[in-house]
Amino acid sequence: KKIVYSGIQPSGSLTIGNYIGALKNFIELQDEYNCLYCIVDMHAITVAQEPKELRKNTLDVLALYLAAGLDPKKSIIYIQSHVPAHAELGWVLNTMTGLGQLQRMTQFKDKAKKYTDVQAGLLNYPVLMAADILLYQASYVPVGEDQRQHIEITRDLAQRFNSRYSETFTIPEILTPKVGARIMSLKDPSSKMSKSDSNKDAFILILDSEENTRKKIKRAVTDSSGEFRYSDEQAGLKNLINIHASFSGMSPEEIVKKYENLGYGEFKEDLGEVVVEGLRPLRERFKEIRDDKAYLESVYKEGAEKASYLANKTLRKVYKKVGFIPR
Ligand code: AQP
Repeated sequence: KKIVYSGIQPSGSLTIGNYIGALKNFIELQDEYNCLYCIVDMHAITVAQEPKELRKNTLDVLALYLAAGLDPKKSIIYIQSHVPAHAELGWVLNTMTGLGQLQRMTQFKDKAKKYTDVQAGLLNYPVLMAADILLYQASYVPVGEDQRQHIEITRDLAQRFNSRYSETFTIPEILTPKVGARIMSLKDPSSKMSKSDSNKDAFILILDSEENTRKKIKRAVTDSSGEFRYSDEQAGLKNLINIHASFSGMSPEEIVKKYENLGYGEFKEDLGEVVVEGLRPLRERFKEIRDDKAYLESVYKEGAEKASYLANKTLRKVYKKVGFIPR
């Protein structure tokens, strides 16, 4: 079986962008592949985190993984900082990455603008991400469209290492959903929905209340044309249609057909219902799982053990090839 690898940062509460772009697809891949799903706390600290919040968010993401349907019997679920090999391979890859290439990354440029205090870790984020993926010889990485550049760097690094030394890493491919690979802000459809947006109406959290979910959808920007079309000129509406399609399984064309004579109001009303219904089972299960500390601990401990075994196999090869003397 081929290997699938992905992770989410516990840098806040997850949005439906994280759900549609990533988490939802993790579940579907579990039966066909050997999957590893990580909670990337080491990535989260590339911007300042409050330690107490980080601990809480890490367990929240773990409980969300499980509530969404990730099954520790099928997939390896673990916390990044529990497997030191990530930092170790990350260091080796850092010595092979061009500074210019990192400085050209869109995510780095966007985040560097947002924070006054920019640390080297933020610049090196894609290198650590490459280590995450390459350690496990992953063939596929299910992520949102915003991560495409980082997957490109990962492929570059794998190819560079393989040709400088010898065949070591599998070259991974990005896996994005057909619809919803880039969910946009509900307040500004030209920027992506992001959990760190200062405007809380711009995103819907997976754990938002049903009432807030409906309210935010009603307040989402559309446009004044009144026409119901799926087009780039109507980016706000297009984004809402994508959200609908992701939850309902209908195609954008089917949605347009259904609502073209009904108008935005009725569409938003139904969309609220579709999202609330889609998230309800997850929201209910989350509460139960999150309270079961012993269960969460058993999942991440077992996950770290299995992940470490695989990661160390790759790391040993890498250390040998670069010329480190084995202990
Ligand atoms: N708007 C989005 N649409 C589709 N997919 C998205 N993802 C994020 N935003 C969208 C995908 O979610 C996964 C986890 O993201 P992350 O937590 O690693 O970091 P991020 O991409 O930086 O997410 P945020 O919400 O924008 O966080 P902040 O505000 O902290 O920077 C990834 O697969 C990502 O593609």
